[in-house]
Amino acid sequence: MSKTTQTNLITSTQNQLNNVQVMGILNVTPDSFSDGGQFTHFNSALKQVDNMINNGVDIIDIGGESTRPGAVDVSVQDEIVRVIPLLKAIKSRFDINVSIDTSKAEVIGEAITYGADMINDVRALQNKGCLEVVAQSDIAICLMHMQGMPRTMQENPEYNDIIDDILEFFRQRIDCCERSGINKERLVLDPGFGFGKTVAHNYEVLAKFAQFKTLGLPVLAGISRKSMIGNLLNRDVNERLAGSLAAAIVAVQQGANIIRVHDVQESVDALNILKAIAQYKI
Ligand code: 7PJ
Repeated sequence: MSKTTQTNLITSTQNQLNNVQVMGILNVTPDSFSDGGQFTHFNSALKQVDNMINNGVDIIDIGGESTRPGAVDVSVQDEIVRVIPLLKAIKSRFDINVSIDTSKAEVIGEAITYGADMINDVRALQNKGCLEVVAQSDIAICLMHMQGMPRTMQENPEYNDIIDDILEFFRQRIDCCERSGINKERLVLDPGFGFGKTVAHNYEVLAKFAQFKTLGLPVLAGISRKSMIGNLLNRDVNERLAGSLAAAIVAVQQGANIIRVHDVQESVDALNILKAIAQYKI
């Protein structure tokens, strides 16, 4: 990706509302919870990408490892086989930014080689070798906060002050990145809705989302179809669209620069309502 595109991808802090980017989720794990493995098949995945692009997506996020609570680990080789051919196919057919949702240094390396524009790491580059491989490239990085590990993170999450704890985690990870030679300008922060957080924790994070902007970096919100919506509203995973849109808009009104969603067309519509009123001073 050109420098300009990369800058556009991660520094949408000025005129934030007009520059909010929609990240469309493309899961290729057979056990991903919200599409039941529907897009495991290569061609249906490409069709889904085409649809998302037609509906105005800015970034396609490909994930080959399910991080839902209790999900089984995936080997490096399995993850590469799931993700990299799809990355190559998307990059050869479409002009679109691609993010790879992974925590493995080997997958990150392959993703960089085959033209990914962003690494989206729910473990914030804490796994062995990740900082080093990222430092050798100029790819954008999303650093997500998670308490604990996916298998057990929802058992009994506890915080002193959830916002302070997440901010402190971000400061430490930004510092580690900078000391490894990864420029701060390459980073996006994400408080990690649902990752080691109770329903109440998640809504506190959403209510105070603007506080993450104090670190001066773009911020991503991933709330789409999550159990914080389902548990509050008592809705199954395929009945969470209205709740997901409402939550995404609340995040954007507090400064979110990227929203990570399943429903691209509906999310773009919701954003366009916000944009229509943005020109008027209240
Ligand atoms: C997130 C993610 C998120 C970022 C997942 C799901 C679970 N990456 N990967 N933020 N969630 N950056 O989509 O429900 O919230 S997987």
